[in-house]
Amino acid sequence: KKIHYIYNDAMECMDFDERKKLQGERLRATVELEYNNVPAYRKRMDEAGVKPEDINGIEDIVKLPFTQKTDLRDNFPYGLFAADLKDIVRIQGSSGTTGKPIVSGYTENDIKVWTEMVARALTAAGGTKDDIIQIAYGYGLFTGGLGAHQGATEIGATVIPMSSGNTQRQIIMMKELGATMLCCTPSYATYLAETIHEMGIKPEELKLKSGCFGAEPWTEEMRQHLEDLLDFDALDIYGLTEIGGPGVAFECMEKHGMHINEDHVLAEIIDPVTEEPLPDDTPGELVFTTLTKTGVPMIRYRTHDICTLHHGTCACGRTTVKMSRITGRTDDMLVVRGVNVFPSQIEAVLMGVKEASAHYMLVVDRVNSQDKLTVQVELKDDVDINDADKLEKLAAYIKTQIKQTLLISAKVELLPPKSIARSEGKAKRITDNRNTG
Ligand code: ADP
Ligand code: K
Ligand code: ZN
Repeated sequence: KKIHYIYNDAMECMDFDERKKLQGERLRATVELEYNNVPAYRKRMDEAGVKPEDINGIEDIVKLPFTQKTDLRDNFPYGLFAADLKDIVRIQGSSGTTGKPIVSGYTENDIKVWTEMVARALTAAGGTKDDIIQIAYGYGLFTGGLGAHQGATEIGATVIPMSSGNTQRQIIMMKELGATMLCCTPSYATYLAETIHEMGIKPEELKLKSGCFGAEPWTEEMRQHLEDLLDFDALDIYGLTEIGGPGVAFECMEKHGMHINEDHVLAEIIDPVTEEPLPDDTPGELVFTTLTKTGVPMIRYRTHDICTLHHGTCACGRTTVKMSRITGRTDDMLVVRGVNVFPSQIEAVLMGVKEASAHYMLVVDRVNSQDKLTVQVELKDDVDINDADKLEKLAAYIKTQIKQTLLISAKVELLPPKSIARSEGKAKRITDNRNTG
């Protein structure tokens, strides 16, 4: 029988009706905060003819307008802040989706809430003050590193703030210091696991018992692979900067969906096209409303992430709704090694290269458990495809441009003119070979 540890029994195992009531009150307070402090959202509400007084329970949420990712960019950096900057104690940002990144501001209260959300996740993974937790998420604007750090500190664990990269050294520290838990992206965890084996270290020489892995989509097959390699429990953790970073939802030892921290966020699934709410177990776009955030509250924020929700009491004892793994995104965005890549960003780079045609393809593969992006660039008709020296320089130049604008390393393949299939409808810009067999 599995052992389940719960950080905040009162909130995580709350009676359904009691929680609904709490959520309703918090929703009303959040709407009032937005209406009074965020002109852009007040305008939306006015246009929709809805006032804070109309929100008297969570059923009323459908009356409220959505918040879009573009709203964050359009109001960058501080336009959607509900709190004064003097009360903001932290800025965090998303991995950087466009030239205009998405940032969020956190009040002291927001940091506390976020910290507890991660503490709950780590506790669900068996974490206590007796644990030594190695954090191999990047530290910085990205919420992964600091988020995990705060949560691990909260439960009193011994934190090793490694940040990401420097793989050999990570492994030596893991072994020498006897890390019992690991937090990083699932692809990095797999890379670490495979390197551990290549270095001739056996899982039993390590003390690892579990890990919380998130910030990018991964599969059940990947979990199996990881658990086989390291002989531990690999759990999923989900979050996004706009809502509160990692810990918004997390898996328990049942490993069957992630519990959403419902006292702090209200989740909905909608049809991304009609925007109508969808019932349990039906895939759709995940939408979040923050219930306790005071820095930059979000009402009906469309995540673009596709998954299902499932209400009920879990075998672990928690009564919070569970979300399935993210199966995809409603937009054309690629997440390569945890960094977001939009085809349009690549296009923008290629448009500045005079030898490149408007036809290109992004190919993503998983090689040694790491995402590899290949940008196939079709050359213009007048380019001499026999001038190997010139082509090599051109490929290197494009690679540098991509690196500088998107902060990712991509392999650049130059293709002869007219070699990429033309489309009669929407162009296919992505070949994602990662989860196809
Ligand atoms: P960005 O949007 O730039 O990636 P974040 O770092 O805030 O910024 O990442 C949030 C996004 O990362 C989510 O919307 C989701 O698409 C993805 N994500 C985070 N955790 C997971 C997870 N466990 N499984 C799948 N996708 C995840
Ligand atoms: K401040
Ligand atoms: Zn559970």
